[in-house]
Amino acid sequence: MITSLQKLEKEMLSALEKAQDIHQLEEIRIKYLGRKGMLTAILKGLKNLSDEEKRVVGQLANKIRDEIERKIEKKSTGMKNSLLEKSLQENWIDLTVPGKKYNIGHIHPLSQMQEKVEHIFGQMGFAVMDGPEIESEYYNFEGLNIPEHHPARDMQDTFFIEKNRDPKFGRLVLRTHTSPVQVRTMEKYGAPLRIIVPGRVFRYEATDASHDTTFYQVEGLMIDKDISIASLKGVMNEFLSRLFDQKINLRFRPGYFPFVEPGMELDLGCLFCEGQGCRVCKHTGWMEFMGAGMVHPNVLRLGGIDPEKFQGWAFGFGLTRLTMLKFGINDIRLLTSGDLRFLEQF
Ligand code: FA5
Repeated sequence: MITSLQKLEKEMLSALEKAQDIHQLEEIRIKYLGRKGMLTAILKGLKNLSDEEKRVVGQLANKIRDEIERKIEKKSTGMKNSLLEKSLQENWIDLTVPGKKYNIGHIHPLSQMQEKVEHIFGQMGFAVMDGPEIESEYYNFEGLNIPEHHPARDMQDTFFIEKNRDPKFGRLVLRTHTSPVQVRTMEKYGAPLRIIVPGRVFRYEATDASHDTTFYQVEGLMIDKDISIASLKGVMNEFLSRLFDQKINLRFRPGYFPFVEPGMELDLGCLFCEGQGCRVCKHTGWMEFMGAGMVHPNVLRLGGIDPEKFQGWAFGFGLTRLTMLKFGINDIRLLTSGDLRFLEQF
């Protein structure tokens, strides 16, 4: 018994010597010391021996088991340490290196401008309204006093997106201006009204540096008793001076839009040459800014408002053009290009 124990010890020691990794060590532990291991079997067989043999063989077997367990433990700790060291060397991380900087986006210049416009008008008591970009022919044209065969329809080249014509609302179109929201708001809230409508509009146009097929407008509408163009001039003076942080010269001149009577255009004293005349203002000293006028009685009627009791003015300006002016952008197409080299400048 003693001889076979010593033989087993040798065998185990040599197996331990040869073990290359933690898995092999574990296999050795199971093979010899596990529940069904060879040394365990010898220890279990002690019960058949005499008391004296039990003592001697038992002591030796326990000694061998303790020794092997210690050696397995020692070798396994050594292996784990060198594995850790190797992995530290291979996957070394310098915790002091500053982290990667992630670029977070920022507000698009058009939206920055829209926020400013809403803020200033908001402080003057105007509510901000919204309307559908896919609009019916009725709200885009008829409701604004532009009948089907009226030549004024040619002023705004339209994207028609539906062939079938609804008897009342006509075909669906991409709205060509924010003016349809005038009628929608009158129908919904009646008079009095004091609103602005910033929004995206679409026209089937050849593009150039100042014309795009998709751009933004801001509509304004004020309806009450005893409203005149004088209050429009006051509101626009206040709005533009606050927006540009300087006094702006304004000029009204006659203009035609079927939904206003009288209709007019509002020009700004050129911001680039202060009215002296330059390339931007085509040497006139003035820049076209928006269409406006007193809301046509037909439009008030179509919106359900009695023109004998209420009147008001409306305006519509190009938010995109205003953004170009404010930020000194010389090509409108850059604003919808999605080019980060351009956008990151604002
Ligand atoms: C209109 O759209 C009228 N609805 C404005 C209006 C409202 C008049 C209320 C009276 C009462 P107009 O087509 O002129 O008008 O366009 C208004 C503004 O939109 C222009 O002054 C210009 O700043 C801008 N705009 C027009 N076409 C383009 C385009 N293709 N690209 C960029 N901006 C444009």
